[in-house]
Amino acid sequence: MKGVPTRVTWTNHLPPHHILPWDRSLAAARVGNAAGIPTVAHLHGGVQQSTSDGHSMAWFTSGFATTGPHFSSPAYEYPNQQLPGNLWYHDHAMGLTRVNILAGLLGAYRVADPAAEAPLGLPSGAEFDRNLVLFDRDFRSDGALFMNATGNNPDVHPQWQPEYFGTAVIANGKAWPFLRVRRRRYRFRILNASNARFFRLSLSGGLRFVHVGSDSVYLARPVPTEGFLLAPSEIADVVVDFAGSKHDAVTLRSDAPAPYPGDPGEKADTVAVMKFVVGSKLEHDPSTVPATLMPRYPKPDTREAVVTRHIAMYEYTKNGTDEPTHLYLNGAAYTDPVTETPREGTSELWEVINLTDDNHPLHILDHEDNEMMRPMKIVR
Ligand SMILES: [Cu+2]
Repeated sequence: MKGVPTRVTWTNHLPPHHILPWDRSLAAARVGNAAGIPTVAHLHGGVQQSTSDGHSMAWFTSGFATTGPHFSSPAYEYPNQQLPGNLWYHDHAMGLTRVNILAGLLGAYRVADPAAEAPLGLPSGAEFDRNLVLFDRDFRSDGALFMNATGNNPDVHPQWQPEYFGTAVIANGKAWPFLRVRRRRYRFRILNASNARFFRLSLSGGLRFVHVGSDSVYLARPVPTEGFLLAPSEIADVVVDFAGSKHDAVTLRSDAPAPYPGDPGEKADTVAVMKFVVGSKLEHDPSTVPATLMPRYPKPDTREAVVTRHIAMYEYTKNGTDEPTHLYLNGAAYTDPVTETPREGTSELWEVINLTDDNHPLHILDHEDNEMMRPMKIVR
């Protein structure tokens, strides 16, 4: 609730050994010879103090037996003093995020502002305003999660694969589920919580989405679309009106190549995400989509930039192979000394140059609680 702080004291109840491959050759959370799985929760899109932001080196193991160098306290405060919108929280432990998120350490989070949102008249209440959390997974024949435990460069990183693509699409914890819906409007806050898979979503039967929000903020005006791209960690807030459906079943599906965008002209197969089973009788629908939604954060004025910085992302490969071993920014590792030191109160223009084969969604974590987070999308 906007203006009402959420206070969480995080505890770690993970088992002593990871259920998925934890590659100890990565620059990562190090527990030495101790048992226990490091974890730390990051609220993505939240504006909070750095001590509550889930720094990747603020991890801790069960019972706080081992803690990372940035760990200070497990008592976090999320002020919720920001515009209403959609966030999510997930594990952020250095070098383990890929396996900890795959194992399920994630969830959806909303900042609600009823005084500002109720007058919009959008579909509301638990039945008509739903979170859809999407990701891809592979499973063993006994139903256990599967992650390949052989690295792409096994003599460098024995178990590390830079990307993960599962064959099953999971929506709210179930593979290819269905939802019974009435013939009326629904609001879906769709999160892509995949490690690497982009979704390009559309609906069968000619139904459209009306976008009302993107990540942690509302749009100024609703935008109707037939389909849209959703990169990992992005959230689309959409309204779908099933009243006009000509069919009693509607499929939400994706046709994004994996990895994205793939080779020029690559046509990916369309895969099902989930199904909506549409009721037969037309319902009274008190909800609406208004012509205007909410004011947004002011747009930055690039003329105010005092510095232009160039940040190049480069993936290093082992000699004679195409397989990456690591990714550096301007040739520097995560553990190297800080090179970019913007001054508080000034504006800068950052040009991020993606020299890798794939798209990489980026966003800036603000650790001083004075500027809003804006996701940046970098296209090669
Ligand atoms: Cu984040």
